[in-house]
Amino acid sequence: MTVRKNQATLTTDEKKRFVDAVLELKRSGRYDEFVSTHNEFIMSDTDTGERTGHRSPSFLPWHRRFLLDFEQALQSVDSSVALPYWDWSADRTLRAGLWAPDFLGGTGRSTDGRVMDGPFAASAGNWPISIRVDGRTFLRRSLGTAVRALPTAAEVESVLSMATYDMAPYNSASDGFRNNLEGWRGVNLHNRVHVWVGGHMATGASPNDPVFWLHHAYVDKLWAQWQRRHPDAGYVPTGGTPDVVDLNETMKPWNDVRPADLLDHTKFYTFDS
Ligand SMILES: [Cu+2]
Repeated sequence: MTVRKNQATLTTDEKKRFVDAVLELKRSGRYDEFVSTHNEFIMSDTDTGERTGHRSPSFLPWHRRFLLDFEQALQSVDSSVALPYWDWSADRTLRAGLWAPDFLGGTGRSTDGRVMDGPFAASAGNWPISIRVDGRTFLRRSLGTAVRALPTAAEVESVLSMATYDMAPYNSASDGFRNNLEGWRGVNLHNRVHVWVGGHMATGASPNDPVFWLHHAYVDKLWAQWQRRHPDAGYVPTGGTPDVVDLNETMKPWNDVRPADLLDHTKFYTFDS
């Protein structure tokens, strides 16, 4: 059974195996298919029309399935690898081990945002940006510049305490747990982290930065924590909602999986704590 661990607790060997598996998916071309899929959904999910991956109740199950696909691809390269998660409310500075050269590398240089160290730096030759928003082919970051601070533990707690999963109109204007976690309203958790990292993470092609997976693995863990906190509050809506994925409707692009199939993560993986 896959156990997803806090990135801060990984051994040197676990970090190396994760990085090597990611690089192999990149080399084989499979990695960029994930970037494309994500970008396509970002571009097509709209508040007033069909919405599946983002700004809708299925934000959480959609990304859970997307991460499962990616994790299975990693495991086809190295069966010992699991997705680590980044608790950005705890590891909230540029000195965190996450950004060290033996893991994801650090922030970009000030002139052009180019990441200069670590396995995903353009200079290492293994991380060309192919699915891109402009002509630049190097990974970019600007940690902590567009927004000063990552969410705090108290801010996370304030969102976990929300008792309703989601609310009409089931989009970026909604109140409730999902939209406050996604970040379109309230203290802003998930969206703010994308902005804090900057560079590719602040675009629809955000999976170009491998930290995407660690960020979303933590967002996914917060969903699991919310479920334990509110055992009587389930996924909504449960039927008949235009443009929105109801509990028992299938989700694109897979068309064979429903939110109902993804509510219980223990069918697929557990967390270290
Ligand atoms: Cu996304």
